[in-house]
Amino acid sequence: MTKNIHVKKWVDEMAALCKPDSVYWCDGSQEEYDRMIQIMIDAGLATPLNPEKRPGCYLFRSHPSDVARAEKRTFIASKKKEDAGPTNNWIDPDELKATMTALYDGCMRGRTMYVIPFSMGPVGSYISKIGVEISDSPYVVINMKIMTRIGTTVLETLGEDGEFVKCLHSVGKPLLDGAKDTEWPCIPNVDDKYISHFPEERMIWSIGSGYGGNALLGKKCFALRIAGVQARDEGWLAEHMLILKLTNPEGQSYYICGAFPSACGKTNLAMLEPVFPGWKVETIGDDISWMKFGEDGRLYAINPEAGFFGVVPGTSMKSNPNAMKQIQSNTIFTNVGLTDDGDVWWEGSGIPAPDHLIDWQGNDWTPDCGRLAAHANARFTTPAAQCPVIAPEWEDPAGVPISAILIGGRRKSTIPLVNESLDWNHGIFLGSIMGSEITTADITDKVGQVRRDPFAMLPFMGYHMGDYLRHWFNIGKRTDASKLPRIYFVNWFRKNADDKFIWPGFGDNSRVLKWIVERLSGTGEAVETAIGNLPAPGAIDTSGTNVTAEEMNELFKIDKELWVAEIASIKENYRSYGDRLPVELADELAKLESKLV
Ligand code: O2Y
Ligand code: MN
Repeated sequence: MTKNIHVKKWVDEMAALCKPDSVYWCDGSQEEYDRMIQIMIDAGLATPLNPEKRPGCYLFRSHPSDVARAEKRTFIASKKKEDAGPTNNWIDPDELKATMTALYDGCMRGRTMYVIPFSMGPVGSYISKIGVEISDSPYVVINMKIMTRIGTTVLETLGEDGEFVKCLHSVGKPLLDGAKDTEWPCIPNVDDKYISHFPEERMIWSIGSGYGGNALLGKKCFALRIAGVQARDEGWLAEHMLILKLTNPEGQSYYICGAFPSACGKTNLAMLEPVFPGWKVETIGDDISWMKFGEDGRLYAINPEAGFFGVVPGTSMKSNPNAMKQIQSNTIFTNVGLTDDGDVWWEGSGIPAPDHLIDWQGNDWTPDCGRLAAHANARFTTPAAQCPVIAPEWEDPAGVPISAILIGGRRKSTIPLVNESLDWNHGIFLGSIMGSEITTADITDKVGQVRRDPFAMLPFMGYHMGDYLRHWFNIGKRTDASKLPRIYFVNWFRKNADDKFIWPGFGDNSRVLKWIVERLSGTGEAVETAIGNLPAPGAIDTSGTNVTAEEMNELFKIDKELWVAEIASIKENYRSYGDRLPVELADELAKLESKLV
């Protein structure tokens, strides 16, 4: 229980609406975590893995309708439609509340309502913020325990009058007449799921999904969409960025953030193994960065999370040896294959497929059956503290001073391997044009076109994208230019005429990071071009790779025709912002056009 009358009142009101059989306040203890797991083992929803192979690990299988973030069912219910902007789904907040109140009415019958007080960021840090999630899912409780700091200490920090973000979640499946769960509970019909944000009230309402970002409301819903609005109003940045620490052989460390869209290898980059002796990467965070100005005028970042919710397929000793070690114990696996000896297996693990396993849908699976053993969006939930290369200061309440920000999407042409912005405003321009080519997996007729994803925030914006970009310019005005991080546009995904990636990626990305810190320390060579500062020939060390000089030329080629088409596509995208397009962006685009054409 809590001394905070606002929390108490809100929990009482939500209990009266959702009508659970009981209300339980989470204390955040290990004993509580173990008890929740046991509840789910007893219900047949959790499978303990072989303790000799994966101690403290459990497997869950979600409903086939509930396997990923539901973007189409994610709403920004700002009071005015124009404040949600052209990139969000908007519903009038009163209308949405009326619809959802009817859905919440009695939705927790037969279940326990869990009250989960959580801190995004180290408890008590000046950058951290508190939320309270109400959920009827023990799966959410255990995931929130790993992903955030939960429990009694958070309530104590909140005190009698502290502010918190209200996060209401239900799987939307009451258990009537003593019924028990026989499968992953959720609302199977996608159109009946709602992941709703009320930015002016700092409130999140979610119903119908028990999965990932739809249900673990501290992550994308709070730490990006609602915190983004708080950051705009309070003068800081809430970003979809990894945070890493790079130390050179001289012992100088640099903290670097990186904004990349989903499925671009953020977790891999956050814990990369550099190819150069004496260089070291350590991890602060793999997905979200909150940055505030310190007294010295620099931006300091914290990772608001306490765990990693990473994509399992494709994780291997080649792509991410540190994550492979990290998920060996105390990890929740969702939607991977279960081997006959009680271990887990997934596609792209680099481990030969077993002759038989149980797939993510609970069916027998053999290598020739034509189905995936693990769902493509299968996840691990694992404590950040277990990462073999976690930086000792990852929980420093003061945050870490950021020297550089990487931005990048998946582009098979046009965008070079790395491009240093000329200044802060030019960096924001590059951030605004980031994006990835639309692929056949996107099920649209726009295959091949670029979906602009400014700062990788497209699915995570809590307000108007134009206002968000304006906020970045405002941040730049609050300190000396020399104290701002430098912005680097990277693209690991450029392809050759045979449609093959030119750059080897993974650990070899440390070659680009090395050039970046050489630039920061004043030794790296660059040439100024129409699009920004590119590495001078030979400035990126490719020794020991198969990348030829011609391929390096290809990786940095500025193809005028492609850039003319790019400018036309950027203009079209900018038009969608209407009068909320910051004038600085129009100026930067005009400058680029005049330099190129
Ligand atoms: O599918 C989900 O619910 C999770 S999406 C996700 C999870 C961890 C980190 N990033 C993402 C993302 O989509 O960017
Ligand atoms: Mn992400």
